[in-house]
Amino acid sequence: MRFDVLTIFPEMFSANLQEGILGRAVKKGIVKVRLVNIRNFARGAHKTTDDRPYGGGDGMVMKPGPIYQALKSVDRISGQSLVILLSPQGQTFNQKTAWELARWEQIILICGRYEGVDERVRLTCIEKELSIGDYILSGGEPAALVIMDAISRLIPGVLGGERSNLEDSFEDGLLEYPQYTRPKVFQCEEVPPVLLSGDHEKIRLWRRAESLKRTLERRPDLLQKAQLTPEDEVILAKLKRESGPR
Ligand code: 4HQ
Repeated sequence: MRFDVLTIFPEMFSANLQEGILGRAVKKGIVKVRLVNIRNFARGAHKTTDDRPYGGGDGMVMKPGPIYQALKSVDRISGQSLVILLSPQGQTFNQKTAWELARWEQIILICGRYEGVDERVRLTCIEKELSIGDYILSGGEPAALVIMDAISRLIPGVLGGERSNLEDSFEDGLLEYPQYTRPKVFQCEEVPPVLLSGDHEKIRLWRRAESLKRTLERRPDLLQKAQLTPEDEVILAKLKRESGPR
């Protein structure tokens, strides 16, 4: 997977691209990231990337020219690259979107700042517009990092040893069960005895029930789309009987 990131703040990416699972994938060369500084494609002595909005109003708008030229400088893998704009007006990014995007060979991410980009960038350059959630960031950079992180862990070889991404929350549409490690007692709270029993079938059933319970309590909306087995339905019916009619 190759990511080309267009930004006026390339330094915002360094720590995230050097540390953790994403950092290791970059070091291994499974994920390649090229940072393109939009300012290098701005004209004039001041290298301005923004200007005042036509029609008046507060704030500044990113000029179309520098973004257009920066994009032209990126060599695209023909038929296998997608240009994405990060914006609160885009489709909300989720795990399903991550799997779809993981199939592209090259993803070009455009990070806006200020009040956003000139509408003609959208009209002439953008193939997909994504939001990471309903809140306002100061720029698309954190959103680009979120998207690169979520996609990278789906690329074969990126999660070495560390368990498969199929075990992750959301891959079956449910929240994760609670996790425990040593010590056995912490702040008077004990590890659930079933986890010390060595009975793997009992542990599997307990964890599945905990996942279903958490999802029912915290994110009942997820249960509509979740991949539930007949066994899950039995556990869920029991949980609803226990908690439901108060
Ligand atoms: N932005 N998901 C860039 C966001 C955002 C989001 C606000 C993007 C400002 C200029 N991006 N503009 N939410 O809040 O992706």
